[in-house]
Order: sequence, then structure tokens, then C-alpha cells
Amino acid sequence: MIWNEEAECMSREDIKEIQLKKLQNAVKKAYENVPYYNKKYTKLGVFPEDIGTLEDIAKLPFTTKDDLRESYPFGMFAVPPKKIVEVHSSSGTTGKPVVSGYTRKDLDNWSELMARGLNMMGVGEDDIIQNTHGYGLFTGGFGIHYGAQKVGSIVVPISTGQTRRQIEIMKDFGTTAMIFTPSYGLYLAEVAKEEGIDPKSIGLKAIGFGAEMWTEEMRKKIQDQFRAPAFNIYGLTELMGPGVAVECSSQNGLHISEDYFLPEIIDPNNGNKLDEGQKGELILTNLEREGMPIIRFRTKDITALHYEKCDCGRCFVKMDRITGRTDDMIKVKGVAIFPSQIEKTLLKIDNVEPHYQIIVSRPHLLDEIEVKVEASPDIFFDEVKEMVNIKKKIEDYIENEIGLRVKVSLIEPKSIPRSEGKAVRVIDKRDLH
Ligand code: DLL
Repeated sequence: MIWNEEAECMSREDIKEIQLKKLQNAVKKAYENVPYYNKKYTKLGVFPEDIGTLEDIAKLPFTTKDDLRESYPFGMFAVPPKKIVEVHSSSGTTGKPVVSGYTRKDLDNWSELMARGLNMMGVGEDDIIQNTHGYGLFTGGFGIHYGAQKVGSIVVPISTGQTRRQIEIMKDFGTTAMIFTPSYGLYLAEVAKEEGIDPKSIGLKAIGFGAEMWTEEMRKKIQDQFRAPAFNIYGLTELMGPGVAVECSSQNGLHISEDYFLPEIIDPNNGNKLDEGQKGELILTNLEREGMPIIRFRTKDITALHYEKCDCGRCFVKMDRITGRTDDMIKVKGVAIFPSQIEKTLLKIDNVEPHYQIIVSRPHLLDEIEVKVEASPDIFFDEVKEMVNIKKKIEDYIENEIGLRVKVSLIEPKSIPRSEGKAVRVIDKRDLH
């Protein structure tokens, strides 16, 4: 059974007709109610009336994470604050986070979209969904939660961490569907085995995983460990959260709900549109958002679109799994991190230089970050106590900025290789591509 057959199995003509109507409306609302769009469109001399066809979207400028950051916290909202009922937030590139605001209707739409996603994974009212995503400003917890309730399953809002308790609950409650980041899934399986529980014996029906990049080898490992199919869930805070696109039983791409989102693929170097099947940067327009209209958002995620009909019967376009980003954002334990956040923190601390390198690895299935920081020439490496104090201070400051505890190593001045072009700030040893 398809959750919303009328929507998900529409003809291409109907999809286009609905998209055009909604796009015209979204652009008009953004122009009329959000000073950011109003100023930008006026300056460029493009107006809502100029959108006569779907292709006309190319006349509109892109919106970036930095644009949203500059409107921090509520500057992108298109409705008065009293109509906003929930906010979520994610990291910004240079400090300020991005805030996403939802009206009651936006939350209803989010539930619908995530319900479609869970239905694609074969999850419904007979299921018990254990949601290991964090409940808080991160969209993962609440987004999955809303969808799970909408399809009528029992949702276990256990949130992140407490790995041994997670396993106990899976067993005791008879969890049938797990939601996790791929790295956490593998870790869960390992801890279960340590506890003498074979993850296969839990009897999972489906796994939903996302929020960070993964490889087919990782999927295979997760599926083998739990003996259950694993489906990719994609989304981002700016557009909504999880549920923008989800994988169906074919497991070869994610359906984007095109009655809510208009996807484009561009060449990230010149902004030109790329054709079906060509890899480039994904641009997304939210066609329905009341609280915060998002027009032509540069996701920086690399993928390609495919329009041929899918075996599952759904007609919405499919995107490939994300294979990279055009910027230096990394996701660690599901948390988005920019090197600039580390840099900003280092600049606040005496005795260290803003020369650093971030090393991300996955030594025991869980992500670990080590930040190597150059000490200033005037501190003495034989002053053990002083070194320990500085190291701890940096760790505390970084934790305060990114929300994760990292390991800091202080190294000799000038020991990080200098580069003439872009400095290599991140060394990702996880092999995610
Ligand atoms: O990660 C939303 C989410 C929550 C998706 C739970 C899936 C499950 P942000 O924290 O704003 O939102 O991060 C968005 O994460 O631009 C991608 O780079 C990356 N990302 C999200 N899902 C996937 C995925 C949530 N399935 C950013 N595969 C996006 C690869 C993903 N990367």
C-alpha cells in the first residue's frame, strides 16, 4: 500500500502543474513577507509575476546558508511570531546557527512527508519504532517522531546515547524498526554482541538511516548485522528536516516529494543547470512552507536526479545517495561541523595559534575527532601542568561551540604543513565516499 497514492503516483504533467502553482505562490509570499527576498528580488529586478513557467525559477537568485545566518534568529520568517509553534536549529558556517521556524501547518506537512517515508520503508501501524535521533534543536528526533505517529506506529522516543539501554529496550519492547545514523547503527550492533545478544535475533523489519554520508558497504554491513533492510533518509534543517527524500523498497535512490519540493541540479562552479543523471549540487525550493519560505537553497550536497518510473509505483523523481559536499562541512555523530567554528574558538584562547587540523576517524565504529593545535612559540612544552590546562580549556571551548567533546593535541609551532592555496583543515579517515 502506498501512503498517499493520489499524490505519490501523479502523472508528470500533474506534478508540473501543481509545482508551478505552488512555486508562484511561494515566491509571492516570500517577496511580500520576507525582507531578505524582497530586497534581493528588487535589486535584481525580478518579481513574482516573472514566474510564468517552472523554468523561470532560474531567474531567481540562490539562497545560501550564510543568507539564513545573517537573518538570525527569526529574520526569514514570513509570518508573525505568534503563528510559529516550533523552531529547530543547525550549525552555521561561521558561528551563528540557522534557525528554522514551523507553523502548525508546516508541522502537519512534515508529519505527512515523514509518514510517506516510513511507509516507503514498509513501516506502519503494526510497528514499534525506536528513534535514536536526538530530541532537541536537531530535526532528527522530532521529524521521525511526527511521521511515526502519523503512520500509527508506536514510537519509542529514546533519543541518542544510552547504548545498553537501547539494546535492552529493543529486546523487551520487541522493536520492529530502528532509526539511527549509520555509524551509530554499527556501534549498536557491536555493543549488542558484547552483551551476548545477536542483533539478528531482535527481528527488525526495517531500518531507517541518514543524517550523514555512508557507503553501500556500510549499508551491507548494517543489513547483515541486523538481518533487516536499511533505507536512506535525507533531509536538512533549512528545508524542513528528515523526510525531504526517502528510499523505497527498490533501495536505489530516494524519492523527493515533488509536491512539496522542487529540486534542481547545478554545476556548483557556475550555477548552470545540469541535466537528468548528471552529478552536481542539489538546489531545493520548499513549495509549501508557511513559516519560512526557502527558495532555491544551495544544499551543497552532491547528487543526481533520475526521472524514470520506479518499480515501487511512485512517480516522484529519485535522487542518488549523497556522495559528497561542495564545502568543508563534516558530519560527526550526525552533528554538522564547520572548521571555521574550531578556528573561531581558537582565536579566543591565548597561547595557541589558529593553525589547526581536524582529524576525523572511526576507530571503533564510533566517530572520533582529534584537533591538532599549534601552541604559540612562547609556551614551554616541558610545563606539563600548563599544557594540560590549555588543552582542557580548548576542549571545553570547542565543546561549547559545537556540542561535541573532541580530543585536543597541542603540537609544536609550525608543525602543521602550510599550504599556498586552501589549507587542508580536515583529514577525514572514515572513507565515506
Ligand atoms: O541531518 C536531517 C536529518 C535527520 C536527516 C535525520 C536524516 C535523518 P541537518 O543537521 O541540517 O539535518 O544536516 C543536513 O546532513 O545537507 C547533508 O549534508 C547531510 N545529510 C542528511 N541526510 C543525509 C543522508 C539533518 N541520508 C545535512 N545521506 C545535509 C548523506 C545526509 N548526507
